[in-house]
Amino acid sequence: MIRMITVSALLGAAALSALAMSMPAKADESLDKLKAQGFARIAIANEPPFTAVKADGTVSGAAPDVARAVFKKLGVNDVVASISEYGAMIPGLQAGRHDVVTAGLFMKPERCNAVAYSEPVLCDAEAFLVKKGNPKGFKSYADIAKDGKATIGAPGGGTEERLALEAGVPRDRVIVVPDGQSGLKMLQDGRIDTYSLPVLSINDLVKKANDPNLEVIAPVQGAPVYCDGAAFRKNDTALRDEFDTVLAEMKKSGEFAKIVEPYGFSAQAAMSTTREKLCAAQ
Ligand code: 6CS
Repeated sequence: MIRMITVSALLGAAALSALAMSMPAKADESLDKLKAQGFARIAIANEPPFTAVKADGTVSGAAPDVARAVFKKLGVNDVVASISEYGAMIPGLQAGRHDVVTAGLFMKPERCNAVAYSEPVLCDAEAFLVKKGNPKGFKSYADIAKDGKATIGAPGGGTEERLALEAGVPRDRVIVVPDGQSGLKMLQDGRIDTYSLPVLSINDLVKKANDPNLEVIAPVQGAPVYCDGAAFRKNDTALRDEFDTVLAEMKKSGEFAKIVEPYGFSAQAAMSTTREKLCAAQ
């Protein structure tokens, strides 16, 4: 009889632990883990003003600053950032290398299916960086497709890469660019005909480049305004909800606007839409 009980007890325990692994982690479990860890591991891209790593290693940018403020109120003292390509952020999150992505990772249906986004944080339109005078007259991704020879630089796995491909720019004319400085240099050297990032990112590059031979085309015609959110693992929805509760309080109190608006973002833009609307948008 004991032998049977042992076997059935073992089978029951195995079934229970398998069930537990597949169940959403409770907020107290995930949040307790982060509190014990003393920080939340965030994925960023180092693309000012969304995210930035200063020469001394300090992490800033609107997305990490919002995340740091929210986590502090949840009892998690700081954030520790690792730089990732946009296309690697969600796989890194799912593999447990990050606790959350706070990088300006725009909400789109396919991403909303893969992660648990918070409510909107940073919204922006898309832009082109071109040579002064916009010699090829680019106003949309379709213009680049129609040109026949023109090349466009964009982040790997990023929204602008996807928009160019969906507009019909062939794969071999969509050049993956690792970061803003590389994109700027490639454009200045004539190795790409345009470089595409969100408007505020392109404006930041141009301001720092101090190069009169550059021009910004913004907004890119036909491209939507996107918003990001903090992206959690699918089974961390309870932690995501805790994050959202604090984010909503900060939006209401004005603290959210005080963080994002000095970077050039509109708090109202994020507050006038929802994760539900953005995840449903095509
Ligand atoms: O979410 C994205 O894919 C885009 N977000 C930002 C902030 N920059 C470029 C990237 O493609």
